[in-house]
Amino acid sequence: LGTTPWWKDAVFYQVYPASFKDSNGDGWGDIPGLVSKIDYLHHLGVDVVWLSPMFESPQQDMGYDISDYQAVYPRYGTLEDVDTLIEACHSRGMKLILDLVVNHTSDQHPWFEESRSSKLNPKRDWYIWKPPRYDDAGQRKPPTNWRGYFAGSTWTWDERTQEYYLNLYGPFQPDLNWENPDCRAAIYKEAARFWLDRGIDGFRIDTVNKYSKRTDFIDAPVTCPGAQHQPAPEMWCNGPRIHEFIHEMQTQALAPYGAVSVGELSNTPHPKQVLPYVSAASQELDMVFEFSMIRLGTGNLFHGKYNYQPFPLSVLKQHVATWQTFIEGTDGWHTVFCENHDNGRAVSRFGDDSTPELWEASAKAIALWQVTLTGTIFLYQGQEIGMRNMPASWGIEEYKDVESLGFYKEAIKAGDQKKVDTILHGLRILARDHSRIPFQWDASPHAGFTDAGAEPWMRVHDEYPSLNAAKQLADPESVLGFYRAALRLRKEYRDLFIHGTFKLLASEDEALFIYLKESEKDTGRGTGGERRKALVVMNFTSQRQRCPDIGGLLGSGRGREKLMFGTKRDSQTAVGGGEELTPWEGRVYVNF
Ligand code: TEU
Repeated sequence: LGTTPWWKDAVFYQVYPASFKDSNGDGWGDIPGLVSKIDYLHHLGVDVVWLSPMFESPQQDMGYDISDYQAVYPRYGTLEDVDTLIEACHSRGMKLILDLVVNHTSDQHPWFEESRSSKLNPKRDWYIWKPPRYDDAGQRKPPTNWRGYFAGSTWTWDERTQEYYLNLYGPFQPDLNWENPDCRAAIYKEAARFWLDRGIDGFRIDTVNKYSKRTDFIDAPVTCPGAQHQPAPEMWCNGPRIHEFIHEMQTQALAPYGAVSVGELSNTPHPKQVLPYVSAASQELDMVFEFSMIRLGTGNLFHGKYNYQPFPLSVLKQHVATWQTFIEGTDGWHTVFCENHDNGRAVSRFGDDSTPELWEASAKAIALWQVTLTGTIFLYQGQEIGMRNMPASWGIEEYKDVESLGFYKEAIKAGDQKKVDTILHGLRILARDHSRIPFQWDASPHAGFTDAGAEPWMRVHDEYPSLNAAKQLADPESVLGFYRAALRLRKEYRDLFIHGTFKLLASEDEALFIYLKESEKDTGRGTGGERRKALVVMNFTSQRQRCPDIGGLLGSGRGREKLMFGTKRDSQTAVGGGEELTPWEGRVYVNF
């Protein structure tokens, strides 16, 4: 373990700049606001800040629609503010990574304005343009039947040049054409090297598996009969040249700086597809976010993303087991996360936030679960204080996300009230909006996110007077206090928690989540030559559950196991069968 790269052990923390901390009273978070909270993050145990897009943008998809890679969106601050942020991180031994959003640009990026200006423009081929098709009645049709991520076609008609351009996300997000070498060179230079030259430490790389599309541009099979557009991720994910492109980006843009990279890998649910991206030998990415677990509850392709499908604990456990073990015996590496800016809050989805007691217990259980898993851990802002989804009573007017509104408007247009109700229900659990409401700093107006007189860009959660960081900072028994202590233990026993092997136990049990972590080698401290082991036992229900035979599961023999830590201060140290775990109680036992 002595020579492992630094980023394997690091604690990453994602900041969504619009909602983290506003310093100038305009209701939007900003970089100086983030700088003012670096000490808070340092105290929590964060090593690396991942800052979501703060580049110049029309903000139709919250900055994932970039119109100038080399400028800062004025409400977030200036280039000098980024320099200050880099310095604020580095002076505390922390690092900063930015978001690299290069599958598409904004339609207001000068590259696209040139591209759409004429078929003869040298940048025409930097985006993906196709002529129309015509049906039997002579009606113009898009080149393929593909449905985009935000509802609607993936193709937008351009009047001036009489062709369609491809946009997997919004029509305002035209896809770049990675097949064009000049386009790739410009991406590496303007979007990546510009910031690395300024001193940042790496990138979270957006939509990393979508740069190489299939080039035949054929219709997707009809999986939603009757629908105008068909889901088609296999047409644009993990395409024929994807590994060539990523390796090139690594060699030309990242490796010269020793930059860390974490790629966003959606629609890639098979370990054998994922391994090539993260194998050290292939020199592509250090690690990726894989989405099977975080997507639990979302509807399938047929029913649509926001058609909520309840799932049993055993399914969640199976996903965790798959992605905890797929790198074992390989030279790859993986991530641990349960929240980001594209999903509902973990405590509302995987825990139980129906009462204050259950909220606190399940937020801590989630913390214990995450800190004991193998891989690099990523926290999302507010997760550490157990921030919850927006209240169910809030209406659709509080939802701002382009994806939420795309699905909602589609249902309204269909004039089908049942469909509208289904979407509204799904949005209440899964919408990207939940993670985007302002951070709850304290009990002052607007939760201390912005000035008392300002109007925050999204409504602040009603319960901020009781759920906020200031209150929890003062209480070591709080969710925040628990995260801080648990992150320390994660590092102290890194051989077990960060680097250990993972074995799921009682996989069919729908109440308990139990797994065994083992250090790779005998670390020799008091284990009598055995490998060090940790048994994680969590009650993932809101009822009391019988505690299993810990000694038996740990293989240490009854009575020889020790409680290392737990979510409850008074967790039993005397163990064995017959005892009970309280709702959402979690404990970690060791054999040394
Ligand atoms: O998301 C890409 C993506 O494919 C999905 O995982 C995303 O969550 C979306 O909800 C699909 O339904 C990235 C960003 O994380 C997201 O915020 C952006 O909207 C998207 O790219 C487009 O840039």
